[in-house]
Amino acid sequence: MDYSRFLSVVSATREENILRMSSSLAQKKPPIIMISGGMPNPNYFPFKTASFTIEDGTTIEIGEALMKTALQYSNTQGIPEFLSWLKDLQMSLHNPPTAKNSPDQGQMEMCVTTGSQDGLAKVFDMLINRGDNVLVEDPCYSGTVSALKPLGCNIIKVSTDKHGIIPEALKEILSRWRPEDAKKLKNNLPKFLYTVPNGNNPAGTSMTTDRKKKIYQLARCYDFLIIEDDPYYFLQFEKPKAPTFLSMDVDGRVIRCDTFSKIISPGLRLGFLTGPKPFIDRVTLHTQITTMHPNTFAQILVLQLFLKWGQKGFLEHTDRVTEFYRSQRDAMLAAADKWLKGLAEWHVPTAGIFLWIKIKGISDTYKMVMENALKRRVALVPGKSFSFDSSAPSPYIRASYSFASPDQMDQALQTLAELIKETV
Ligand code: 09M
Repeated sequence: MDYSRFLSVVSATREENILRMSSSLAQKKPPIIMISGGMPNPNYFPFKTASFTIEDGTTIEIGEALMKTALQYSNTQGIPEFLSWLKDLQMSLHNPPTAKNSPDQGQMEMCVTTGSQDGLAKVFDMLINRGDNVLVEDPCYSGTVSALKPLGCNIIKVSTDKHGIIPEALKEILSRWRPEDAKKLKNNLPKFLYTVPNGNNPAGTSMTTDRKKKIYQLARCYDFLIIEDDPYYFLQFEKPKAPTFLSMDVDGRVIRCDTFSKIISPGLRLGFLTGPKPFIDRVTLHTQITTMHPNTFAQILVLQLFLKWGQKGFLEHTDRVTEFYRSQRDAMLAAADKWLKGLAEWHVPTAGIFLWIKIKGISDTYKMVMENALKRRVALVPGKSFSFDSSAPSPYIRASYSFASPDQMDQALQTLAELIKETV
């Protein structure tokens, strides 16, 4: 693939930062005398050791030497041991065909990010010039709406149903172009398709394997990239987990965003990007001039946990988290059946933490959610937040079953039912 054609002007102009280069050189063995970098002397870091109790009651100890590393600057791409653990994980979960490619032929590469929002924002910065066409699913995750809007790209919305993006709708949109124009850089063919394929935010839906295959074929035909933003991958209620776009990526056209936010902790701000090396290298150049690297301490802490758990223990943990969300989803569905029947419609989420509720007889939920529901002490998200057109009315509401207790969900949906009856 010709990766250079996808780069934005900003990204194509990024250069290696000399200071970051020299500090990564210094970490190579054998150690060299360091009078180059601006690394502070760790002997004067005030924190010396730490002990963390984990869920089974055992502890993770961070001794003095490891603490010095954990509090120091580190590699832009991520701590090597952490990255290598993550690479093994991606290999066993997705076995990306690109793992065997040469580096310039889209070889699978990875970098750690400060949560997936950071990765996404950097991927958008890397790809978008003002006026570029991009394809996004409709409705669309609000963080992506906010990230894309100011970049001045031309958003093309692709319709979805209970199984996510409808391949025929995508095909219809793409029929405006000729596939042979793609590689000739003609007629502004869309650069990428953005999707949240599992437990979609906000729609709660998951894409079927058959649809993914069809969409990947369209991406090959019209030569666009697929941005697979998959924070709810581990929270799939049906087994086995659905094959990912990354697992189908023979060409090296998928950029996958993962995160530990929903399965370990969002406050630690750790995620990871997987994609063709030329792209991951560009994102890394961006990180050199923003955060310099993801938080070292957070990486060391989570790495210690993963070394203790192994991949098996990690996956067992994600299964426990998933079972919790499954019971939360069931409680939310029970409350919806009890209070909202006849007043609203919804699909049963098969992954993730969101129920997307279409209210009958109300063209726009904004006022009801932002004024009336809040007065009654119920917080929901109006459907409008997931649209690129803030003036367009939306009859939808996003409800999350991650945080509230079953009793609270029951109360909240009872209140929502009252509000709907008052408004209609
Ligand atoms: N609401 C998310 N989604 C959200 C949300 C959030 C505070 C986060 C999709 O933590 P990260 O950076 O790994 O996650 C970002 C992200 C990326 N992609 C599809 C997501 O759902 C997180 C945080 C308050 C509200 C929030 O509502 O949906």
